[in-house]
Amino acid sequence: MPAESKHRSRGPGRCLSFVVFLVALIAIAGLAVSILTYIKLMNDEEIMTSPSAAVGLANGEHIMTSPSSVMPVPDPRTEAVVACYPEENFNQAQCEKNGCKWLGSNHPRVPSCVFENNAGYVIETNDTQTETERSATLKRAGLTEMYGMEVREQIKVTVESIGDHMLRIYFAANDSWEIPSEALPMKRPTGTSTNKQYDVKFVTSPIFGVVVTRKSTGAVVFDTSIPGLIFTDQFVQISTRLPSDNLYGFGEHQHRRFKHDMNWRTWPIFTRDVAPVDEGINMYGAHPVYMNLENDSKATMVFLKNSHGMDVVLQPNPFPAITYKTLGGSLDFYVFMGPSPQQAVQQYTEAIGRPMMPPYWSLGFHLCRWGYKNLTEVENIVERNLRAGIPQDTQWGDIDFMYKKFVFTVDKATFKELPEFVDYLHSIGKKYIVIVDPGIGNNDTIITEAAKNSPSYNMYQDGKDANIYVKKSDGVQDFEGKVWPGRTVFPDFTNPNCSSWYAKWIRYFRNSENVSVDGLWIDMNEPASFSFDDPNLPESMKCQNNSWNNPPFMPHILQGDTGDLFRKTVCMDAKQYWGDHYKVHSLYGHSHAIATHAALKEVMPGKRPFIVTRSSFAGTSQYAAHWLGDNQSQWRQLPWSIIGMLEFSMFGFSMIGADICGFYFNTNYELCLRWMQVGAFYPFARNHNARKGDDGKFFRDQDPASWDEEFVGITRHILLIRYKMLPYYYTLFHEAHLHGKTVARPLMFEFPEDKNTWNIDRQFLIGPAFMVTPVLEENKTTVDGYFPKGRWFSYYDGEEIHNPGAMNTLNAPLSVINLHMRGGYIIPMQEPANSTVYSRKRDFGLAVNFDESFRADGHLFWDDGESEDTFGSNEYLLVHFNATKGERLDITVIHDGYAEARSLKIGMIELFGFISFPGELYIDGKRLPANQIRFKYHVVQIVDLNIPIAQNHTLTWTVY
Ligand code: MIG
Repeated sequence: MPAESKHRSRGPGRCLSFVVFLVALIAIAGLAVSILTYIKLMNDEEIMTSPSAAVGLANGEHIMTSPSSVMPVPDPRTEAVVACYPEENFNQAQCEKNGCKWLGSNHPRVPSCVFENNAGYVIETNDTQTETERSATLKRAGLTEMYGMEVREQIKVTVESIGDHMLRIYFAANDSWEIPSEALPMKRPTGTSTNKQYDVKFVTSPIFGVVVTRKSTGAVVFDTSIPGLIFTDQFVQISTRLPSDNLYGFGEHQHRRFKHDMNWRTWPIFTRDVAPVDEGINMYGAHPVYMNLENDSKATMVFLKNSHGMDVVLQPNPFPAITYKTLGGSLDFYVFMGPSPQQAVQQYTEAIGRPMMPPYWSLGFHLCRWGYKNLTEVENIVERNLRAGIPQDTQWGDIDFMYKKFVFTVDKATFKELPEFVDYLHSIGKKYIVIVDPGIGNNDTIITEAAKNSPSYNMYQDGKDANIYVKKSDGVQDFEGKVWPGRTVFPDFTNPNCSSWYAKWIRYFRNSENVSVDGLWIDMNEPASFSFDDPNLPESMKCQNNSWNNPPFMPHILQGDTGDLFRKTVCMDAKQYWGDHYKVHSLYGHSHAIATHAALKEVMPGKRPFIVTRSSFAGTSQYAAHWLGDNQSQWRQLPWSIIGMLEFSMFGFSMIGADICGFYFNTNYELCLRWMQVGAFYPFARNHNARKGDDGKFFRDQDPASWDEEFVGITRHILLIRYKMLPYYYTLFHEAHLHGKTVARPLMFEFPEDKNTWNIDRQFLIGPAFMVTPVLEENKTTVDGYFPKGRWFSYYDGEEIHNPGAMNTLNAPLSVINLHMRGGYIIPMQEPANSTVYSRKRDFGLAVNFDESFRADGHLFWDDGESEDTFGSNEYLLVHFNATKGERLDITVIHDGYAEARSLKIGMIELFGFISFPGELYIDGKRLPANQIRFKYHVVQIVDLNIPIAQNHTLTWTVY
């Protein structure tokens, strides 16, 4: 258990006059910097929104490691406004001629030409009004044409209250396309509503709007009474006022800060195979959902259920607002009232579906790389990490093992003995995961060659027979693109027949290629296709010039400036079971995850499927985990990985992490070591590396054992701490799965009332009780961390944070990542081993962290770690730990349904935060001999307990 190495923290404020001087100095410097930044912003506009510049990263480039500064831009508004024809550079006359109002901004991000106050819709008729539902028919007011498209004369609005904390606000034209319910059945909380947290009213003039207030405070949390509501065939727009500018979320993007910069930033949402290089670009997943924190710390989450490509435009104080500009569909908003941030997430995931329960082994350390040249290389790497004592649960195979990149095949030249190797891995308690790409090679010549490697492999033809590929616009021919196997077709995972076809080929991989794979990594499912970069693309494979492929309104998606929505993907007029690709594009990865999940359940009945997906939509976390994609081995990526992790936590993904040590470029010693320290605490901890750079040189190895002994020692130590913590992580995953609690949490989730936490994104919590304060910069031996009011104990030696409620400077030499446990919580742990197969059999330990009133509380959830729905079938152990008033600790079995747990023991209990050391100690009434009690630094350790975890116990003590 803890108490391993010693390090000291020192509180600031030793020398008051020096501090005062420093503060003054910083203030002056800060002002100077602000002015400079401001000037820079004025001159150097749109650095973030020019994706091409951001993507063209040179090898080894370091752009910046510090977060972007948030500087106000000049603001001519007297109200929230919405740009009218934002793409045109209208002058005043043109603006007014088009029926809009001249604002005359002199800043490129602030619109000059905005909607008139009467542009939108007004009530034509009030339709239904019941206890739970109110609807109206709206008719057009103002502007009747937009982007050359006719504005709909009539739309409908329905407001539905769904329980105490949730409501739906739904605008649609009579033919608006909807996400099919099999893609995302919005679940409704059960039980009658007794205490509605909100009031809704309709504003009727000058234009229609829906206004939602929080009953308890009167705060307006959602308000659509801003001009500019528009429904056309391919452009749908709405704006909403925000109660404050404390805004989080929207994805998937690389955000430089967790809390948004509201200064007229535009965030495009449309799934895209693009690496997290910098801000501004739409990435792999689509999550049109945000969290807002009112100034009195109450949270709402708002989800726009719309899968079309869109822009989200933010407006700053004093009129904070959001404008959504989508390529179509309805405006189907779900508002979740919190009031705590954690409750808002719970309400959101209750509606979209709670995250899957991961198998226990997936909580271990994962090792992966693209570019293993052959099996021998993989064997050597596993071996050297094993010898180095690096715990590892899972080895991964990237596209290298496939024959000509055909999914579910093994290259018999370079990876011939993969089946035996996977059996060997299993024999030493490890697992094997392989990558799967959607694209199915359909080039005849290559297929003929492939038959020599894998005689019974005919996945392409089989899918053709089953008629499950995405179709061209004619709805008949299969759509063709280009991915790793050359010319490919794309399975239409929205077709219900697709998953049994997939199951068949997973079975083929296991039974004919003989690889007993344990989980699947589904990549390239935005979906990605390389064909449109090919200047010699045959005419038949090109996208036609029509309004699906080249819509009149184009959101700021990457390469949208060419006017082609289909860059690096499938043509928008392609046909899928759920609808035109234009509408369901951003659901491709989601449908891939659903189908793969169903297939794995078929192939490995009774087992929890483990899937990691690159592309995702709201609700995908029910089926798959997510990693943050192709980051770079650069220092600035390290803090960004925390932001990405926290955002996905908020989107409902409990299993989330970034490629440790960085994917692209050569990593380096210090960066990789610091990253191993942070990554050891990601919910999903995988070290993954790219193959080679543009210069053709392979990137250096970055698995822990590829470095020197010092590196190995530090990494082993930190990974073993992760392994010790796994019972706590697993219990959190269970709570996430069942109740929507988050595993990785921003401080703000636990301490919303402490405003200092609202902007913290360089530290994170695991659950409520474990704080990680990492070093994220080069050449540092200390780190500043914020510790909210309360008690915090160093994981290592129990030393208490001296100055809670403030920044504390902590020692952090290269060998140390600061870890703290929070007073009031009991953390279950377990002796580590080099894989979870072995650690799961070892002794448990409890870290009891007393709060100010000497109380602490915690739980352990335990089961076989791999069977499906052990909670539903009651095959689990649940134990409650509770320490009262510093007098006793009760260990109470709440549910004893997992027989195997009965042989497991608690070996050690540690007490953190005792003021005076206890005198006599009794376990279940029996006095403990002195040799079972140790005082280590600030921790009281009770050792060699050997008491069954699945039985009730009481530890009591006397205090001198
Ligand atoms: O076009 O399979 O994000 O993790 O190593 C690149 C090779 C395809 C992208 C994934 C990355 C993976 C790589 N893949």
